[in-house]
Amino acid sequence: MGQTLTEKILEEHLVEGELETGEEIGIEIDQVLTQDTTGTMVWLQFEAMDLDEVQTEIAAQYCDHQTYQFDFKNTDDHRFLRSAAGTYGAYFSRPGNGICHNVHKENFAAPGKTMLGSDSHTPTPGGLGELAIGAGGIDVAVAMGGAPYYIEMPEVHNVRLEGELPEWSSAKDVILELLRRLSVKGGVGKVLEYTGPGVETLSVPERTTITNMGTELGATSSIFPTDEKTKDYLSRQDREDDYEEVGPDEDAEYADTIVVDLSDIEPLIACPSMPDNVVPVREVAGEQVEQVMVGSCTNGGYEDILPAAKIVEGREVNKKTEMIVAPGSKQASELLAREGWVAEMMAAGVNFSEATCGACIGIGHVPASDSVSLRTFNRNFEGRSGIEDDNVYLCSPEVAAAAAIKGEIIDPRDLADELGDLDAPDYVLPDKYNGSKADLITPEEAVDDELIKGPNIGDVPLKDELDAKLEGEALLKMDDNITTDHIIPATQDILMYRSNVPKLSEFTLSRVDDTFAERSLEADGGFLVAGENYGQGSSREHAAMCPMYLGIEGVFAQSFARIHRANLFNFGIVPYLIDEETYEKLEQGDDLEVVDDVREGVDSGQEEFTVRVNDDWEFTATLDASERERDMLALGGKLAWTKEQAAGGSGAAPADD
Ligand code: MIC
Ligand code: SF4
Repeated sequence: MGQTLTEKILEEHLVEGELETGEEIGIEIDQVLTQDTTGTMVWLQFEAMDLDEVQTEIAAQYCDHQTYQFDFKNTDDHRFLRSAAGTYGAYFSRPGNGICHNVHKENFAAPGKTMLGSDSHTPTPGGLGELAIGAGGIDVAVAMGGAPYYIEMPEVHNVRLEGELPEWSSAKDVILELLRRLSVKGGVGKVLEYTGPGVETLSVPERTTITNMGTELGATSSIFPTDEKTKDYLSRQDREDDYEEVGPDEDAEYADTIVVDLSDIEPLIACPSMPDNVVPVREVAGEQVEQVMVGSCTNGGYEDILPAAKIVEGREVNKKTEMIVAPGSKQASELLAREGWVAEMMAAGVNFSEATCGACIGIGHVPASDSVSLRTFNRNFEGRSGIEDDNVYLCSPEVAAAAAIKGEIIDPRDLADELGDLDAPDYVLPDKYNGSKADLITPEEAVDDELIKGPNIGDVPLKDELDAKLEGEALLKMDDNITTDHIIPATQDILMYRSNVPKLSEFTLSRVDDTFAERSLEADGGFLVAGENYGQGSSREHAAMCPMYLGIEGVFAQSFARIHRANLFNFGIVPYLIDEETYEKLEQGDDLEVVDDVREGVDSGQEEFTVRVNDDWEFTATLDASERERDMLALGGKLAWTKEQAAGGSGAAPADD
C-alpha cells in the first residue's frame, strides 16, 4: 500500500511507536519556532530543565505579537528573548521584522522537514511540503533540547483540488469554503493533505494561506506536495538548495477524500464571531463597514497586499471607512515600498502599519463600538479585536479592499460592474524577495551570552504530584467551543503579564466570568465544566498554566481541542471526558468528588472514574490518556517528568550529556 506524504515524513522522523491512527508516536523535530508571547516561558522552561544548547537544525525566536512595546514589560520580554536566543543558539528576529509564520516561510521553511512551534498557526509552511505542528511552549522547549515530540498519530485526509480559481476568488475563499463545510471542529485529529490537478494552479503563498488557516478547522497540520511552483518560490527567496521533491505515492490511502472544485469557488466571508460562520459575500452585502484591515499571518504577504493595493490605486477609501494595511513581514513592506505601492496606498487614504500581529489580538486598531470591521485575518472570536460584542468579518484582501472603496460589504465582482474600470488584480510574486536581512540575527551574530531578566520576568510555576483524592466545586460551567481567548485573553492589558503567571492568572476566564479567578483562589481548588471543543484556538499554554496556578485540578468536558488537551497534561490538570447527558445535568456550584483513588487510577491505566455530585448522584468520567501522559499527570506536569526522564538517562537530556 502506498504512503501519504504525511506518513512518509513521519516515518523518516519516527523514533518511537508505529504509524497507526490513534497510537502515540515520538518524532524527531528539525526546526522549532517560537514568538514573543509564548517564547518567554519556552526559554524559562528550557533553563529550568538545565538544557544548555539548542539541538534542532533551526530554532528561531520571533518578536511579533506586541511590537509596539506599550509597556516596558513588553520591551523587557523582547530583550530577554534576544538574550535567550543568543545564549542558547537560536536565530533572533527583532520586533517589527514580521510575524513568525511569514518570516519563517521566507527564511527557513523547507520540504520534508518537521517543525514544532509555540503558536497554533505553525502549520503555515505546509504550503512548502514541511510537516509543521503547533504545540504548547514546554513541548517546544523539550523538542529544542533534542527530545522527541509525542503526538497521537493523526488520520490523514485528502483534500483533492480540481479546476482553477476564477477571477476575484482567492486562496482565502478556498479555506473559508472548507470551514463552511467542515466547521471549526472538522479537522480535529487530522492532517489535511492537498492533492489533485488544482494544486499546480496555486502558488506557494496561496498554499500557505490555506495551510495557515487549516488551524481554524482544528487540524493537526495541513500539507501540500512540492512541485515547480515550490522550486520557483524558493529560488525567488534565493533558497533553491532547500528544494526537495516530496509528495504522496500514487496509490496512497487516505481516511477520507473531500473534493473542492476551485472553479466553483466564489468570494466568501466569515461572519461574526466564528471562522466557520461562512456565507457568500453577496448574502451580507450592504452592511456598512467602518474599518478594513489587510494583513496577518494568513494574508499579510507581498502577494496578498498587492491585489488590495491595485484595487485602491487611483481611488479613495470611502469617507465612512478606515483602511489599514499591516504587513506580515518587513520584507513585504520593503518590497511594496520599493515598487511604489506603499505610496499608492497612502495616496488612496490607507494607513500603513509596521509588520506585527497587533490588531489580530486587539492590540491597536480596536474597532469602534457597534461597528463592522472587515479583516483578512484568520480568527474573529468574540472580543478578540479588543472590544466585547465586536462584529469582525473575515475575508480575502480583494473583498476587504472592495469594501474599503464602497464603504459597505460588496462582492468585488459587483463593485467591478459598478465602477466599470476595475480589473480583477492578478496574484503575482515579486521577481526576487530581496528584502534586507538586517533584523534577523543569526546564532553566530548573537549579541548576548547570558539571560537578561527584567523585573516582570517571573519563575515557571510548578505543581505538586497528583493526589489520591480529587474533590472540589464545579467553579464554572461553560458552553461549546470555549477558546483560549476566553481562558486567557491576549489583549495588551493582559498580554504584558505573559512572563508573570501570578499576575496573569488574575485574568483567567474573565471573559466568561470576571469573578472566576478570585473565587478559585478562595475555593483553593476545584473543577471546570465545558461542552465540546474546549480550549480551541491558540497554543498558549498559559490557558492551562493559569488555571493550574489558581488550583484547578481537572476539567470535565465533552471534548478538547488538541493543543489545549496536551497543555492540560503538561501542567498536571486532569482532562476528563463526559457525555452530553452528564454535561447537561452538571451545574455550576456542584460539589464534585472523584470516588476512586485518582493517583492509583492514573498510574494503573484506569480509564473510567466515578464522580459523586453533591452526595446525591454519580457519573462516569473517562480519562483517555497514553502511558506517558499519565506519568506526566502523576508527577504534576511535563517539566517534572522531563527532569525525571533526564535523570534516568532518557527524554530531554541536557545537551552536553
Ligand atoms: C493567536 O493567534 O491566538 C496567537 C496569539 O498567535 C496564539 C499564540 C499566543 O497566544 O501567544 C496562537 O495562535 O497560538
Ligand atoms: Fe499573529 Fe494573528 Fe497570526 Fe496569531 S493569528 S500569529 S496573532 S497574526
